[in-house]
Amino acid sequence: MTDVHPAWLPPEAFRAIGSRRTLVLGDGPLVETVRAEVAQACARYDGTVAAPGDEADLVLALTTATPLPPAAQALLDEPADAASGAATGAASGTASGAASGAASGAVGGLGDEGYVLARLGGVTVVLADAPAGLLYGLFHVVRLGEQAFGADRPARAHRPAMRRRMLDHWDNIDVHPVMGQVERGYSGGSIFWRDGAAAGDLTRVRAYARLLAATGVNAISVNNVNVHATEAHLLTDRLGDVAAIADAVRPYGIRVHLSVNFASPIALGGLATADPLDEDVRAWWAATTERVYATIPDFGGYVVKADSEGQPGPFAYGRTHADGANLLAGVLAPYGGVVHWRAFVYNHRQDWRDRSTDRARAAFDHFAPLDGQFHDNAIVQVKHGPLDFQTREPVSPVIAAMPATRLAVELQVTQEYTGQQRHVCYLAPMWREVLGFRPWGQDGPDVAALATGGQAVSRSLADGGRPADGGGLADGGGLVAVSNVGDDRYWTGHPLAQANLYAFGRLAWVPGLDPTALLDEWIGLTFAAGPDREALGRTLHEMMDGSWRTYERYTAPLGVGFMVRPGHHYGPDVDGYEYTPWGTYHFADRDGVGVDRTRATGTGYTGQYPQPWSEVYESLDTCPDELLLFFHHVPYGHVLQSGSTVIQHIYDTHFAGAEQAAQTRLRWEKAEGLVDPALWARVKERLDEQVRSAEEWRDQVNAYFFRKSGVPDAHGRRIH
Ligand code: GCV
Repeated sequence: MTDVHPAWLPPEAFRAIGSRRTLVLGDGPLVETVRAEVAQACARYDGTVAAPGDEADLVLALTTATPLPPAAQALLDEPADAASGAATGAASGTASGAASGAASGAVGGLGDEGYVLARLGGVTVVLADAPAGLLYGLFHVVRLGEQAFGADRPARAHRPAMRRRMLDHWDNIDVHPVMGQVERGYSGGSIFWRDGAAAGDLTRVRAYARLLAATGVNAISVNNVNVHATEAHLLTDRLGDVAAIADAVRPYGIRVHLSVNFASPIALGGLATADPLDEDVRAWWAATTERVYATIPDFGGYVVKADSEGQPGPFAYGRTHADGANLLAGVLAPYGGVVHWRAFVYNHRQDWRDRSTDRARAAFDHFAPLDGQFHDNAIVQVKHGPLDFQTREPVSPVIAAMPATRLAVELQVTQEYTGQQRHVCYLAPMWREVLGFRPWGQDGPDVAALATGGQAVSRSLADGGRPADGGGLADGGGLVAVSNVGDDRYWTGHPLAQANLYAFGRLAWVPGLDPTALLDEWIGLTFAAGPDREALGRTLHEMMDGSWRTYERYTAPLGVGFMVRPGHHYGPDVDGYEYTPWGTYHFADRDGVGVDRTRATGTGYTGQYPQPWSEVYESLDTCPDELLLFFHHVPYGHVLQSGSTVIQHIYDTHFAGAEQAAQTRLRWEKAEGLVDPALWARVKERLDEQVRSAEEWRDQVNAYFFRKSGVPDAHGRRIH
């Protein structure tokens, strides 16, 4: 591990704690983790692990521990509402966080993962009902650093908005001939698997779990959702490898989930069918799951990609996805496990000549009619957009269409379509927009509330009321993302892509956090304090705050998506997917571009949204510019809300985006000397590629549309 970058947990991040006297009170493995963290920090910075009865600057205690030191006891005795204030979880206090979680209550009502933090009479106190809360409280103090030991601070309860905050790994054990070891991975090989076997030394996995715990993540799945032959065996004869990973991550409060192949009863069980309603199939899954829990008692559950891009599923037997999901939910239920059943189901063998089939409609068409049929421990996992993690997509209408189902929203931290960790693309601003989207308009709940408390929203709908804000009622499916981590020295290939991983976990805990403040947190933890940090912070904000929009400018315009090279999905190829079976078209011709998804003349997709969005998107007058070509086919001369024409907008944004990429590189060049030289060089090398690639995007997209439309650039710039 000596050559591995510490990401947001360098020793320095623990200086404030490590140089003080800290008392840890409580029992249990996670409390031991807290104790060990404190001891390690104190050993480095000359602090003390206090014994009960000793003076302490910081007390981290379970509420059940006795006797509590006076400051902790005083906090415990505070009236309930004094300690139940809205918690942002933000280090600086500048982040605008939403109230962080479950129903009201203070100390004593903190749940499995919550904690209360206060500073009273010169003592900083963290109290939690359960050990995981203490661990999260410790990392909150780490984020605060010296600020945790300044003036007194009122008690605040912090609870995660989402019960499940999960990262999915698309890692293969074997190196796949096309996809490599990590499907859509841009950070080297897998940290879990090596050369066709388990990694053996799990030091790296443990370090990963520690990083994740510091962001609030509490679950991982350890293999690709495309479950190939070797990986299918993780469920049975290779289960020991999964158990070893579970052992490595457990001390940080993380549970392990496994992607399973729906046809396992055939492939592994020797049965003739995988029909979800067949008794032998059910018995096979029940026996297999019993063995899983006998080996890993806190196993999280299964993740399933079924009837999607060639994976087997219930359609082969004339069954629905509810039948499939409920089969697995049923066998997991006795152990408290869940199945994450992905809604990414569409026809990938579409006829491009057929304009009536619309891939964007598919998840809704398959899943919305099944609302209410899924068992309580079946979580339908929905990609945030209707297509596939494009740089700009509307929010998936499925998220508003299944109020009686536990829904998890799936994001992609790995930058498959956003620059593959060669381009700087800070994704928290996009995720904030997604989480803050209100499908029923301003008075209704947002996406974060639906993922947090979906069924609570459903109950309020059933009562005939408006959909109420479900925030705080933790029976939603939570937030899931595809991880961007590999065995790369910097974890994420591009060192600045660490910020995306960090931001994901924090947003799953507090969906209302402000992306700029989050970036501040990440910078504050990751880079050493010193005279240069302010300048470095400024540079990183200039490079990263707007980087998603910069990327958007020089790639596919106005929400139309794709235009990437088929297969590996890197770099421009405007017509790359145009005449393929994948259902991802832009329909550009000499007169115009875009996909007509209106009810009036198109595929009818706009009708999958509730009001007001179904009207907003339907009408050319109100459709937001950035999604115009996602919803409408328009002539090049169509005038946008911005006042520009579509064609001029394409030229302007592509020139501007490539220029901004060059500016980003310049900023980094000026920052040489402010960070470790090796990290600086890695980022610089990536920026060189970003600038080259942005120019290629600019020139291909501009040339393509100039040739199609024949309309010259109003500013006479060079188009090839
Ligand atoms: C794991 C996209 C990606 C695939 C991925 C799939 C999915 O299509 O390109 O690599 O497969 O999404 O989410 O299942």
